[in-house]
Amino acid sequence: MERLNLTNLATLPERWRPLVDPREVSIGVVHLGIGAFHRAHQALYTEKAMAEAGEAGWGICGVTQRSEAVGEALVPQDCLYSVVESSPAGTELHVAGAVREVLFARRQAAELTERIAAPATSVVTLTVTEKGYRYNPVTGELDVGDPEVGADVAGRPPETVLGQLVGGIEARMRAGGPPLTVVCCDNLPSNGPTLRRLVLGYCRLLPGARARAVEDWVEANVTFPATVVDRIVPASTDADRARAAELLGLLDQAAVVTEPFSQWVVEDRFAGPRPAWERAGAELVGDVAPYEEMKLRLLNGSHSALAYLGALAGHDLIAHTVTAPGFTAYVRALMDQDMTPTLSPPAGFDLEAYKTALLGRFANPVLRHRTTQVAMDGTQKLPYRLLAPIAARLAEGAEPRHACLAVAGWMRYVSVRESEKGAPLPLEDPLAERLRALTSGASTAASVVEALLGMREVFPEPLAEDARFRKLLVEDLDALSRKGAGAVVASWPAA
Ligand code: CS2
Repeated sequence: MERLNLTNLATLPERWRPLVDPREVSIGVVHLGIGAFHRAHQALYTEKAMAEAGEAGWGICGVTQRSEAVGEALVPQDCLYSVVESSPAGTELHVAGAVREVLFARRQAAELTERIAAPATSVVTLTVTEKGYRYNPVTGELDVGDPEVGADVAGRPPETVLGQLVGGIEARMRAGGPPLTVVCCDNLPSNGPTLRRLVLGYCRLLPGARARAVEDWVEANVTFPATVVDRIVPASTDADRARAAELLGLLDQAAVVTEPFSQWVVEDRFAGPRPAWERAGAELVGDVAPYEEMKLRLLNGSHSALAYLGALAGHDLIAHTVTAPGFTAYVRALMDQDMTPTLSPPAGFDLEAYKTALLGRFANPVLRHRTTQVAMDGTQKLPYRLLAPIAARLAEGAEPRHACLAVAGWMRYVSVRESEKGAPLPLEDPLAERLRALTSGASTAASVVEALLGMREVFPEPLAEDARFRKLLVEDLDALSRKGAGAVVASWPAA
């Protein structure tokens, strides 16, 4: 089968083709972390924005961090790829045309610096996952002791995202370049202000006068709008690529499969020109805060609960988990009783409809979203998804039982190697070694809880020392190990 590319694009039905002519598009955006999520989210908004505004200057230079696979998939296809939107209601296909270049950061460090410094680049966007920021998820501060950060500061071609970003910003400053907007599109609380703090923290580590000069330039010339991103995009599988090939009649090694839903709320705080994202359906607002906790706690908090408890119970997919006995009632109770009281949604927002829609999105049988994928990097995700709302409820004298069960699920997930059905449970987490060391000698529920609550970069001290929290965790972890997650959730007093 022939590979999708600019030449055979013309053989596809017009309704599938990019909304802009990729040959006419020039680079205006640098994106760090070009995974499936970016390709099915910001890249589509940017393409539509160009089409609606009649602008061709917002093509994307996508940067891959750790593996060359994305470049190997995209470059031979002239950076074209298809997005398959799928649900029981039907399937839509679109060949996306905004990505125009792919760089592999490790080998093309100089090109990346040049791209960020280029006057034609006005916007840098990022999806590098929580751990890519090398910060402490409890304090939100840069981990200044991180050896990779230290090595970048010392002057090697940068391998951390912060090193790459600040390297490009410094080159832009030296070239007398125009202001820049840096748009964090990861699930982090206050993602824009957080990234700004990390960038400034990194600048301060630079040697000599460079520290002050770059810091001052960032303060005066770079803005960091906060954003809330939402679209469920599982890691692509061979089955997804086969599906795309079947539809296209062409091979597409970079295809992504996603759900119909998509949302992007962006704080309107730009230092210079930007794509007309609002014309592509993004919401440009003065303050993203009302959207943020709602999304991070209801969607991502529930997602993590389903991931740990579902994986333990032996379910490979989120969709299988949420439809297993008791799980829908449990997640609904988690959202209603433990999360909702901590939220201040936008005025007039229909929270009930939002929660019901979320349960439908989780149950989408077409998305093969693995529980073990969502379970990854728990130490980076738990603090904002589950622990912050738990602390808020405890402070109000409430007992957030459903959220505590999810945390106990994580504790069990990181301390056993297999699901209740004997499937391997991979422990992928930047703190995996510590998790293993802390839990390997712990044989009772109380000792596992005790060991893990000692991780200060996950559990803030007041929460770790809360006796009610500890008691619930020990009870839940004990029940999970005696009865199994499937049975605990099936008989969970959720209603
Ligand atoms: C998921 C998110 O993998 C995860 O941790 O919870 O990637 C989730 O699918 C997105 O945030 C949905 O917008």
